[in-house]
Amino acid sequence: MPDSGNCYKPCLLMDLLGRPYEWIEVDALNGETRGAEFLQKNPAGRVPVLEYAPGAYLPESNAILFFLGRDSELWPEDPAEQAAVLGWMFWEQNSHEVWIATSRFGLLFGGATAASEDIIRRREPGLSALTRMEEHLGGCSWFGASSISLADIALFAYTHVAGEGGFSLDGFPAVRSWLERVAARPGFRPMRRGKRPSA
Ligand SMILES: N[C@@H](CCC(=O)N[C@@H](CS)C(=O)NCC(=O)O)C(=O)O
Repeated sequence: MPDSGNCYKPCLLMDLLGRPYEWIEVDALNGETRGAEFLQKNPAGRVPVLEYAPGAYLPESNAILFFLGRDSELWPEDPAEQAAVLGWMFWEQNSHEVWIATSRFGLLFGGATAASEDIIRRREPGLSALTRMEEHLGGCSWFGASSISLADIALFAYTHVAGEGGFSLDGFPAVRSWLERVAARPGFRPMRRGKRPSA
């Protein structure tokens, strides 16, 4: 799904590693993820799904990152760093994506406005996630490891488009510098963009 940070994560990883992959588009906005054929691949009815061998499917973007990146320099060797990377990846799903990505989805595709109740109630926890990142980056260049890791990929996906969810990064200079560090990596390619629903 173009515009999906979750779908962007594995692409960004593969691009940074210089590895080939095939992107197969699923029309999630028009219910294709809820059809019988797709549900056999992921009973949760969501993208992304990795087909890692013919007929073998793996859902959940951060699990896909681990599967594809566990043999690369983006997965640290030190067990304490591995655990810290996983910690940030879990945090991304339960304390970041759930507020920032969902606000963005509502504003871009769900017909919400900045005044919608659903957007307003996500504002404080979303800002608090960005504040947590800003504080962490005050003392470290990366999330969980001493160099770029799978956690940075997971967090980059929705942080770099947080503005589309109504979360300006103006007050988060360390986060902006970190985004620039990730985007400067060799092989980096931007997220795919799709059609927007007409206003
Ligand atoms: N926790 C899942 C979330 C996946 C998810 O929310 N996917 C969205 C697109 S970003 C989706 O498939 N939406 C369509 C639908 O729910 O039908 C992951 O990280 O992969």
